[in-house]
Amino acid sequence: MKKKFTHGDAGERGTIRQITYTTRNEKGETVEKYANIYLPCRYDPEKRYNIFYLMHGGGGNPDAWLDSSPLKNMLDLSIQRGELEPLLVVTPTYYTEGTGKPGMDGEHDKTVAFQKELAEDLIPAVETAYKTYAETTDPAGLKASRLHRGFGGFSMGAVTTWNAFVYNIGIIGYFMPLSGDCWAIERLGGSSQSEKTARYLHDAAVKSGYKPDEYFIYAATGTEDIAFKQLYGQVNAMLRFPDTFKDASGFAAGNFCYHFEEGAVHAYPDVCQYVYQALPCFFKK
Ligand code: FER
Repeated sequence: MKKKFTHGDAGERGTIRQITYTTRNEKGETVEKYANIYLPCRYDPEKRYNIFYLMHGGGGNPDAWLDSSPLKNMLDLSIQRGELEPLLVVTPTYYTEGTGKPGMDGEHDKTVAFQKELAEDLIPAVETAYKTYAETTDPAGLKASRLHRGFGGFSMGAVTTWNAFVYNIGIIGYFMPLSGDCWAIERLGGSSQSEKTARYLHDAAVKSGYKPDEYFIYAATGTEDIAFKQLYGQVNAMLRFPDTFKDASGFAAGNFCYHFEEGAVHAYPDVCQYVYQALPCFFKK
């Protein structure tokens, strides 16, 4: 069992701001969307910060992580106790309108379509408004700063994260898929198509040209989580490709960490614990 976060009075608090940006929906129409951004306590607009994008689960919205888990309190306290370097955390949505139907087939397509929005609209908007290690927010600037940028998510947000690994590894160095598998081969394919799914991710890593010490994955779920079987199957299949996914309990020894928490379920508060445990391992390279 890993160290657990307990809710408490942070005393000094970070703030949540909203950022709006325009993107295109599935019909190609221009739409305005928002994301939340966490600014740590004593945020200094002149300073550069690491940045972590954190996606909600199916049926959620940009507020889901904030009102369904102690995410903000966890960040405030982790930073205050010196367990976590001050950073920016963004909670966006992959929905362009309304919300989806959790677990349905069309959902996967939305998490794929979101990858273009992420690279071309969301990240540039956020990192123009708030200073990160991106000296410019064009593709070259995002690429140069990729080891200061992470992406994670819960459930369908984890499905989104595996797609970010495939499509946006060129601008993101750290990935945190939580309680969700890769649906590239088929829905819930982490268990039904473990071997093919792992090979697909392996091939994407090879094709990216990045070496295993240039991208990092921290995957986690609970043994009582409805996604356990899928993620467990996928992780074990990925471990059979040690040239791209090097088993590690911490990123000093490899690029692939995974954790299966005894008894934890498919819900934001349990999954927030994994963010607490994983985030301090990020941005060390
Ligand atoms: C999984 C990945 C995603 C899973 C469920 C989901 C059952 C999403 C569920 C939802 O949006 O309701 O492995 O396992």
